[in-house]
Order: sequence, then C-alpha cells, then structure tokens
Amino acid sequence: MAGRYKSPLRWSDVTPRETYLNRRSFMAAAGAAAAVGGIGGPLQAQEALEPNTFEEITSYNNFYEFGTGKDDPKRYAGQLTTDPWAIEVDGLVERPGTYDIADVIAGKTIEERIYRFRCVEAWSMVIPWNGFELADFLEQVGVQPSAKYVAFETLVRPEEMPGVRFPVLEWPYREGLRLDEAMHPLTMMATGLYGEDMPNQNGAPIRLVVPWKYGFKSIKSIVRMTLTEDEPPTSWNMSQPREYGFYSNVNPTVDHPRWSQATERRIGGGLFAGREPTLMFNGYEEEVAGLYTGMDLTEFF
Ligand SMILES: Nc1nc2c(c(=O)[nH]1)N[C@H]1C(S)=C(S)[C@@H](COP(=O)(O)O)O[C@H]1N2
Ligand SMILES: [Mo]
Repeated sequence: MAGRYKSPLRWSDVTPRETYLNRRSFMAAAGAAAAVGGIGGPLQAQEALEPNTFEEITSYNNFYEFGTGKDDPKRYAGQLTTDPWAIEVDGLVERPGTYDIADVIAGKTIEERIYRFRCVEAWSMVIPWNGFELADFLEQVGVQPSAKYVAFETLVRPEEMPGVRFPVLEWPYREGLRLDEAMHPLTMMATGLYGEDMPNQNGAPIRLVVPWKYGFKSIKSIVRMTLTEDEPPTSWNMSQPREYGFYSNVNPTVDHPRWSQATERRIGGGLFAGREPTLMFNGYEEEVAGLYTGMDLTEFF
C-alpha cells in the first residue's frame, strides 16, 4: 500500500505552527468565555478538534471481521491483502463495473479533513482523515435518477479475517446511506489518515466516513456499492433493530436502550479530564440538520 498516492495536504499544512503553539492560550480564553455563557456550539465544536495520536487511532478499533476486542484489529488486520483492490459498483448506475481502487484514487484530489468520530458505545476520537468526497465517486459511476440509496459491503475473506468464523454479525458487514446523505460534502471515502495510507485496522484500503453518524455507519474495507430504490438492509440494524436504526445520527437526547448518549469518553483524555458532552449531529448540526427537516428524530433513529 505504501506510496499508492501522495497526499497534497499534511497535518503541518493545516495547522500553522503559530496557531498550534497558541492553542493553550486559545483554550484558556475559550474556557473563560464558556464559563460566563459567552460561547455557543461552534466555538465549543472548534475547540474539540485536537486530533488523537496516530497510536490511539490505530490501536483502539472496532473491526469485527478481525475479532470483537478493541486490540484485535491491530493484532490481526496486518494479514489482510489490500493490493490489488477493487470496488464492484452495481444497481441503478450508468456505468456499473469493477473499479480498481488505484485508478479511482488517481483521478481524485486527496484532501485532509479533521473530523470528530463518535462510536455508538460512547467513546470518541478526533481523526485527520485523507480522502475524497463520496459525491465525486458517485459522479464518476453515474447515479440513475431512480436511485434513492447507496448500499455498501465489506470484504469477507475467512483466510485473512479470523472474526468472520463467528456469527457475531451476518457477514458481509453491510451499511447504507440515503442518496442525499451520500452526496453531502461532509461524506468521505477515506484512503488514509495522518497523510499515511489507511492502516489495515482502520479499514484499508478505502472506507466510508460519515462524521455526523455513529461510527458503525462508517463501513471499512469496501468491496461493493449498490445504488438502490429501497432502503438497504444494514448489519447492526438487522442484528438489533431496536438498538441500531438505519439513520443513527449522533443525538445526545436519544439514549441507547442500554446506556445514555448524552456524554462521551474521548480516547486519550481530551480537553475535559473525563466525559464530555455529546453534540447534536456530533457537532455538524449546522451542515446536516436540513437533511432531516420534518423527520421525527426520535422515531427515525
Ligand atoms: N467492516 C466493518 N466496518 C466497521 C466496523 C466493523 O466491525 N466492520 N465497525 C464499525 C464501528 S462500530 C466503528 S466505531 C468504526 C471504528 O472505526 P475505527 O476503528 O477506524 O475508529 O468502524 C465501523 N466500521
Ligand atoms: Mo462503533
């Protein structure tokens, strides 16, 4: 995988050294303002964007194809062959077929995006992803007018994935988005992090990132995408329909049946030494709330 693409943006490019060095005083000021009720969501959201370390992001993972322990993906995903890799695109598209991932990436502008990432289990990280907008790939394959959803599937390769011997989920791992969610500019196909090719445990060589939804929607190691007219079945919803909805937008006011979603534990400690408040749509409310106008967010969870 090494050297498959060069990321034009590095962490050092997006965080001017001066800003970085001044962060502490900025945080202190933000904290003081917050104490007198002087700031709202955006500044709070902004202040949280101190990325987790590469080590944290790559050693505490959910990737059940390699086991259900948080350290299983790091331990076992190294054996996954990720080159060559292709995505099968079918369903309601103009140009169905097998898309070699190296060719897909070569035609895209790879950007760095620093996003909050919130697992439904109530832990979170901040991750500097590299990748391109899913909309760019959908444009490449040509979406037919009748398509309303995109379904995604992960590879199933028992020789390299020890976890798929156990029926924890029905394999392949499946996810899906409504077409307007898939076309939203925040929705990414991620091909790396911290300017490196995607580590296997994080979903090499290509995975979805939908920052306003619970982490399980961000399906890893994608081998198939299908454009459909009907809402596609999704793994966690199939397994526990009362606990995991199709939408699964981050919402601090709707608790999981077995735990609260009001707060989260930032891996590595974060800025608040302890749990911090979970933000509506994971802090992306301004950008995405319009997608759900008129929907009862407690019913469509
Ligand atoms: N194929 C596949 N994709 C997956 C998962 C999985 O088990 N298999 N776990 C999901 C869950 S629950 C989370 S929280 C994120 C974790 O991503 P990370 O390990 O890169 O932080 O991946 C999601 N994508
Ligand atoms: Mo998760």
